[in-house]
Amino acid sequence: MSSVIRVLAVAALGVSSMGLAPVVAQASTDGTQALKITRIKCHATEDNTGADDIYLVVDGTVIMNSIQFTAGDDKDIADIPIEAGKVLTVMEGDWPDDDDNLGAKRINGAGNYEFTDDGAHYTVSIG
Ligand SMILES: [Ca+2]
Ligand SMILES: [Ca+2]
Repeated sequence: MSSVIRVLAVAALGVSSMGLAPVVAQASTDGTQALKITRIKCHATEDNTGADDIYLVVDGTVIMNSIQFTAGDDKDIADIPIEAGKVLTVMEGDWPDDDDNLGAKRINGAGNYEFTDDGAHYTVSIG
C-alpha cells in the first residue's frame, strides 16, 4: 500500500511540475476499487408520519445531504464516491429530536447493502 501511495505521490509531483492542477490526490488510491453509491431504495421508513430525511455519513463526514424518502421510493444518486473498507452509516434526520441511526455497514465492494435499524429498511446500491 505504501509503495502505491509513494508511486502516486511521485506521479502527482510530476503532473504538478508540468503546470497542471494537482487534482491527482482525488484519484483512487489503489486503482482497483473506485466504488460509488448509485442508488437508494426505501422499503420502509423510520418516521411514522411523513417522509424520512436520509443522509449518509462516512468517518463522521456527511457525504450525501438529506434526501426525502417514502416507502417504495427508489432513487438514483449522483454517483457519490466511497472508498472500499470504509463504514457507511445511514442517518435519518429529525428535529428537534436527535437524528436516527439506521445502521452502519463496512463497504467491501460493489453490491447491495441493507440498513434495517430502528424499524426502517433501506437498500444502498454500490457500483
Ligand atoms: Ca426519525
Ligand atoms: Ca425524520
